[in-house]
Amino acid sequence: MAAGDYMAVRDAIKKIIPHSSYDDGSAGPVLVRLAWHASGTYDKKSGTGGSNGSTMRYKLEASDEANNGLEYARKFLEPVKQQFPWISYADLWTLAGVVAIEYMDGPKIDWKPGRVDDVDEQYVPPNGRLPDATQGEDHIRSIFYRMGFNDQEIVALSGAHNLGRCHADRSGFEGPWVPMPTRFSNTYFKLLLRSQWHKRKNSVGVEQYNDEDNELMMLPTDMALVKDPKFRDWVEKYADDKDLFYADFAAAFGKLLELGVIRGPEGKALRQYARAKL
Ligand code: ZEM
Repeated sequence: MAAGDYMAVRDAIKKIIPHSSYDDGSAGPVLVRLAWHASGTYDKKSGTGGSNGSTMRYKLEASDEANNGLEYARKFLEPVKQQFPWISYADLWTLAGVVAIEYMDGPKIDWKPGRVDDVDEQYVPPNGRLPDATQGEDHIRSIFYRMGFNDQEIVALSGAHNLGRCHADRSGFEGPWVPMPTRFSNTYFKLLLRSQWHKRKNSVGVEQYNDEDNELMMLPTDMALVKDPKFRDWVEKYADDKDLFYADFAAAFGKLLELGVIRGPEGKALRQYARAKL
């Protein structure tokens, strides 16, 4: 296979998404989460973190408790890496998120290759840069403002919780946000506004919000999006207008995957620029 044939890589990623023995029959949601956590370590001020360098290959970052469970996503992608050794992990992990969203009926997202892996361990960002689901709006803002996002983008990105589920043995939370967690939609926003959510301790004693039947759930950070008036405005807009949500999600997710990727000639991501600032 010719180096640089990203269409072939996309096809190979699509083939590993249906997965009868995993979660809701799909590796899609956990691949989206890998792309997000690989990118969401970015710090705008120092220019450190982000997807470039695929630093989650190193134990220090892989073992950040926020990344529990992402070893599944990395393992699912390993055969694709073996088949296309020329693609960097940093490109593969971000591309897999894009392909998974499209595969699950989500919007098309602009994605550019060029991220590099040849970054050594001293450039691993410190643990604790990803959001903590037990907290509220101030925490959400400080984490996402650090990456360079605004309130509208925060709410749009949070719509990814239309996908997948929480696992008691990974995060301590339990259950899916929506009834069809392998199909992208704006249901998450509708449910945030419409359902009766009650706080309850789940089977492992962690407090979360559940619907009447205790089948669907919300994290404390999800509930903050309807408590905070500025966030709530966007939740209402996205609940009403699926096309607007898809367009805004695509733009924000595309931006997320580019954080810290400083492109030199020919679009190649140059780690040196970030290094100089450390
Ligand atoms: Zn999530 N997320 N996330 N998220 N997330 C989980 C699962 C998934 C937060 C969070 O703590 C959690 C974004 C924002 C935020 C996905 C995508 C994106 C889980 C459950 C938690 C606890 C993990 C587990 O137990 O397996 C918090 C606090 C967030 C912001 C405030 C953004 C932004 C995302 C992408 C754009 C996805 C797809 C999942 C489902 C993973 C899976 O394995 O099914």
